[in-house]
Amino acid sequence: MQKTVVIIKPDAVKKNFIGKIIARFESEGFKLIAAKFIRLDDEILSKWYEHHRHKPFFPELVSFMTETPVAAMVWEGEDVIFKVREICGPTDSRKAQKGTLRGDFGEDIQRNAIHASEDETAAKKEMNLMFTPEEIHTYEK
Ligand code: 3AN
Repeated sequence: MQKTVVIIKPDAVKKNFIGKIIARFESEGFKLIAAKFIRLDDEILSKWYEHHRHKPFFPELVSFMTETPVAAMVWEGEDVIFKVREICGPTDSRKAQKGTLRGDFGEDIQRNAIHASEDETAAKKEMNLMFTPEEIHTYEK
């Protein structure tokens, strides 16, 4: 079954949106198979956001992502990568429709409430960065 990594970012953690976001994914029928709070740092964020490392907004992104511990999770389900990103909405919360998580809970392009893996390669990389195999449960026999 396909898996994706979701991070509830510091803006949404501060505003107590964790439960609402989890409920939304549960209501879509996805299974939560790993979850924990993690304090990100420069090292892990440089790997996580490798494609943004040399962009001018990177220092600001690191500063934002380290404001609070983040809630990191793995969700499992059919076509979960694409569907979760659809539920999240576009990167810029100001352009995200109401009813999407970024439209409802985010503020702008940076403080956009949630991260979700872009594709299977990213999901694998992000799972390895955030979780040990023992931390990821599966309901399959
Ligand atoms: P997504 O998370 O929708 O895949 P990415 O990978 O382009 O979007 O961006 C990763 C994160 O970097 C975003 N969630 C956002 O917090 C931040 N970010 C992206 N572009 C900008 C920008 N132009 N200015 C500030 N922050 C940005």
